[in-house]
Formats: sequence, structure tokens, C-alpha cells
Amino acid sequence: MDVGGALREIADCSVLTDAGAVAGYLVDWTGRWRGGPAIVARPRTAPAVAAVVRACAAAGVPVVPQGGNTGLVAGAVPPAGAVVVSLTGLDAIGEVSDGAVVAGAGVTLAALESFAAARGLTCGLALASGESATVGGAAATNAGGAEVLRYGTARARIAGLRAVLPDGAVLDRRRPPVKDNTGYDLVDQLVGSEGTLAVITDVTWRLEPAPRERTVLALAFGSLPDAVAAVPRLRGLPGLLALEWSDGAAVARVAAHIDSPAPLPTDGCWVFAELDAPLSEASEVAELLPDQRIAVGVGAEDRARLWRYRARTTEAVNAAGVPVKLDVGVPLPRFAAAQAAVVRAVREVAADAAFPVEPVLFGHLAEGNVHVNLLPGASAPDRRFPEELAVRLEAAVLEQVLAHGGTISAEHGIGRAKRAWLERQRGGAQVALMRRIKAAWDPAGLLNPGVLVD
Ligand code: 2HG
Ligand code: ZN
Repeated sequence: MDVGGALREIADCSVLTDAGAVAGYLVDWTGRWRGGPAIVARPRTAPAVAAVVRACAAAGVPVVPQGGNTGLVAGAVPPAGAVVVSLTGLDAIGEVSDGAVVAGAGVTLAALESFAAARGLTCGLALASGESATVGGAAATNAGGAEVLRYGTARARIAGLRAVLPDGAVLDRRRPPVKDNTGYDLVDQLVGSEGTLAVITDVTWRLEPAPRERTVLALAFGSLPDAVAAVPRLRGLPGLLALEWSDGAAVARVAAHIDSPAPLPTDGCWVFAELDAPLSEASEVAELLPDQRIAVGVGAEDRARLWRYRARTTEAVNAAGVPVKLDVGVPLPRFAAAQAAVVRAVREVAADAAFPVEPVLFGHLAEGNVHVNLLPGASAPDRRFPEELAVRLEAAVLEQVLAHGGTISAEHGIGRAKRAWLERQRGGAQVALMRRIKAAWDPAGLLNPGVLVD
């Protein structure tokens, strides 16, 4: 029997093969990365996931796990002939125990956060894509987001998980003892493994007391170096939860996209700070930064009104064309210099190709993380870069980042998009060890082939 026939026999699982029905599973959010043709399996229970993986193993067919498909490095785009296992049907949320809750891999971060909020808690992972991004995807990619400063990346949130191994066996560590020093940490190994070692079906998520107050500040600086210079003082703000930034041009782009004028000048650089302190304390910012131009959001609506100038950047970029996306990190002392060098290098490559490019820069200031989004100018055919130019632009950015002692991927991971650069970052010996780890978990190489390591 072909794999499609075998999948159709599995209880609690639907199977999509029709080109129209599968189309959305084959392309990433930006439209740059396309895969397939592929079959899509939509299991609704963990045993059904195991049955799907077993059927694929028996047929020797690659398996590509997929959550909300909001990743930005082509980590869930299937190669031709693969089976996409969409996990969004595993959407049950259990009871809170020992400060953590077991959630199905397909529970969205927004659903988890409203579950937590109803109990005076927070999940501590704030992504702009939270309405679609899932806890399974967050675990598999070790997602970051705006509140890493306070709550850490997904790795810090995960107390346990259940996963299906490439042969269909089940690894169940949903409720490991809080103290359990018994050998290799297999849960931790799966976090950030990008679907290459096992298919995560459930995640035990640590919840935290929700902040009682929230205040959002937007601060307009004359330049990025001025903003970076202010970071030590900004870190002294009471109850700092998040410290983000956007180049002024990125803010202006969002303002135009949402048709809502920015409340501060956009000729320099904006910093966004979120505090779990009331306004009276937040006004300490005036003492810390006396001459600063500041907008303050206290109520939920005002806060959202300010945050959208940062949170809606990805959407504003996508509305303008197909971007080349990089997600780099540079230590703060070299942050501003690295960015100037990146922009220079990008402009040189674009000028050489006589192709217009618009860099859009924003990210997570506390961690020295920049999302370098490169947009083709408005006159570009199909509003996309020719692939050969896209590759040269990526190289221009990543060479500069490496030269400044940074990382080629601060939070989005490697996927297919950055695989060629992994060895430059981590060195041959570490990548060889990663390959051996991959072979130990997945000897037949059927799980998400081509992602992370080849
Ligand atoms: C963010 O911080 C996300 O908004 C998306 O990581 C970044 O679109 C991007 O490049
Ligand atoms: Zn980000």
C-alpha cells in the first residue's frame, strides 16, 4: 500500500492530498520558501501521530512536523514527496500542577496565554505571531520573543514533553520529577532541534505569576548609537519585562501600513520598554533619561497602540514584498557598528546588481538581536529579489555579523535557510557532533531532512 493509503487507515487523523487543500502547508509565511508536492496528515491525538510516523517509517517517506507554520527559516517547508504532519489538531490543555500545564503541541501561544491569564498567570512567551504559533513549534524552535529578558526563551519555559521518535516509539517525559538528575536531558535535547530528532506531541509549560501592572514606553532617540548608550540606564527601569527597538524607518513603515501617524519623530531610532510597574514608577524614566522624547501607554488599549509600531513590523514588511530575512545577534558594544557595516555591505551588493533594496531593521535590544529584513524596492518585478541576489545579500549581512563577533541566528533557528552558514558559526567539529546526534536519534534520516544538518 502507498503511504497515502496507509495514512487513511489511521484513526483520529485526516489526510489531505488535494493540491488546493495542501497548498498552504507547502509555503512559508513570507512566500519565499516553497516545497512539495507533499501529503498532509492531520492527526488529532498523540497515538495518531505515532501511527503516522510509523507508517512513514515503514514506507521510507520523510516526515516534516509543522505547527502554526509561522517560522522564518524554512524549517517546516517539506521536500518533494514528504508527509507534512500538521499538529494543530492536538489542542487540548490540561490542569495546572506544580506550576506547569501539559498542552497539546497544537495549542497556540495565544490560547495558552488566555488559559494562563484566566488563572492570574502568564506563559511568558510573547510572539507577534502568537495567534497562530503553537507550543510545539515554540518548543521545537526554542522560540524567543519580546519577554526573553524576563522569562527566558522557550527552553526556560519547558518542564517536560512527550514526543514520537522516528520509528514511532514514544518518549514520555511530560511530568519528570522536578529534581531528576538521571542522565542525559532528552527533553532539553529536543528543544530547538527543529523537528529533526522527534515529533513533539505535548509540552509541559511552566507558567509564571502574571504581572499585575503593565506600562509601555516608546522612546525616540536621535540614532542607534544613542539608544545603545542608554541601555545600561534603561536596564535600571523598575520591573523591566521587555526592551525592544526599531529603526525609525521601520516605525515609519508600520505607521504608513496601519495608517496611524507615529506619536514621536521617526528620523532616528525607537526603543520600546515594557514594565510591570505602574505609571508613577515608570515616570522614573524621566529622571533616568531627562531629555528623552517619550510616549507612555498605561491602559491595555494605549499599550497596544504603542506596541503595534514594533509588533506589526513583520506584517508591514510582508505587505511590501517578499523579504530576505536575517535574524542576527551582535554583542551590544559592537551592535551599532555592526549594523552600520551591514547596511553598507547590503547597499554595495544592491548597487553592484543595480537592484533597489530597502533595509528594515528592528528587534530585541536587550539581547543585541537584530531582525535584518531586506525588501526589494517598489520597482522590483514580483516584489522579490532574484534568488541569486538574495543569496548574495544574505552573505553580505552574515559576513559582517561574523566579523563583528555575532551570531547568524539569534532566535529564528537554522532551518533550511541558514544551513549553509551553520559550520561558519559553530565550527566543523561541533557540526560533526550534531550530525552524529542526528544519526543516533534518526538513523534513517527521515525526520525533517535538509533542516539544520544535512
Ligand atoms: C519579531 O521579533 C519576530 O517580531 C519576527 O521575531 C522578525 O519578521 C522578522 O524578521
Ligand atoms: Zn524576534
